[in-house]
Amino acid sequence: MLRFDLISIFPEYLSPLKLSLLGKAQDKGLLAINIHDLRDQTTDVHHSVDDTPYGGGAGMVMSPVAWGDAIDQISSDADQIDLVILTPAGKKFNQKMAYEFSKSKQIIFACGRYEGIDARVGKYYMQQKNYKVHEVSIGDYVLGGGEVAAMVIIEAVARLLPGVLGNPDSLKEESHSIAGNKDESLVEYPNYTKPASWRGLDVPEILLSGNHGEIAKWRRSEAERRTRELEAE
Ligand code: JEE
Repeated sequence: MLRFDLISIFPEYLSPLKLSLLGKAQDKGLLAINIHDLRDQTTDVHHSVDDTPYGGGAGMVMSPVAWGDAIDQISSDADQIDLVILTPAGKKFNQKMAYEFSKSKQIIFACGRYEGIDARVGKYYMQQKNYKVHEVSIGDYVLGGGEVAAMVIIEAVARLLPGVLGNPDSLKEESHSIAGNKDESLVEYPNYTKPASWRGLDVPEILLSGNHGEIAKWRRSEAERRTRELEAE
């Protein structure tokens, strides 16, 4: 069973992880999500989590002491623990990474705040043979902290786990497009449902034809057109 552990100074901010889809998956024992308050995991007297940056500059940096204590405390005895450190300077998260993470045993998300976490935390755990460190960003914009980014990644990973998703057929379609395309895939074709005519807008004729070969061809060309349109921006 995949175990997710999240460490944050704002653990309440992560409470959506207990709701609906993921909550049910946890009840069914398909995955586990544990949320930890960084301050509770520190073992120093002051429970301090931040300090001024060496070399000067704006803002505060999160203490490697606090993070090291917390990560050690939470680590299982698995032979590989994936440590995900969220940072605007990380590798951009994508669907291929979601597939890789779905195979792991334990993923610890270090959700920083302020200017981020002292760089030695990543460096230290890279040197430990039972950890694999991933410095990850979810996109080219600046968030206030790592919590929302961790939730994005968990949502993308959890839906790939057997039994979590309602409809396994849609996963099959995805895995084909990703395997065949090395993630350089087309965007989706447009979807339609009933009624066939709505506020003067009709569903494309071809989709009502019952001709599955022609429908597949049309969807492919629509996906290509939309992909070209996005690339032109
Ligand atoms: C983790 C703290 C806030 C704000 C300064 C900003 C200067 C850190 N895709 C993503 N965007 N942002 C994050 C993310 C943000 C975080 C933390 C993740 C921890 N913060 C923060 C400002 C700055 N830099 C970039 O230009 C240089 C640093 C994220 C993810 N994942």
